[in-house]
Amino acid sequence: MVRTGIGIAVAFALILIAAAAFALPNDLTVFKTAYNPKEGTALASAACLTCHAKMPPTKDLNPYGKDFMGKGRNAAALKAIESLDSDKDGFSNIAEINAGTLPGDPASKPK
Ligand SMILES: [Ca+2]
Repeated sequence: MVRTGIGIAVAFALILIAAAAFALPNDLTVFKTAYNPKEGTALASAACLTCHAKMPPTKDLNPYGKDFMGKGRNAAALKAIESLDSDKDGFSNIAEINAGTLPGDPASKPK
């Protein structure tokens, strides 16, 4: 009985640690709700890489992710950084989002 209780407590602790340490899919949900990226585009398939520099996602954010974080990490933050060109490729974040390219990756830009 005691061992079962400890097992449950350990499992619960691991879930909390995992939730805190790894990607927060909520951020991706906020992004998709705001923009609904068109299927088949680089942006639609980017998922975590919309804001993260590499997979699996770590705390290393790409320039767009850093701007998003810096403005409050919510739907208002997405709006606030639309006119920026986070990855400095010559296209604003919103222009890239509308074109389905990655606003945090200078190698991905509208043609
Ligand atoms: Ca850009």
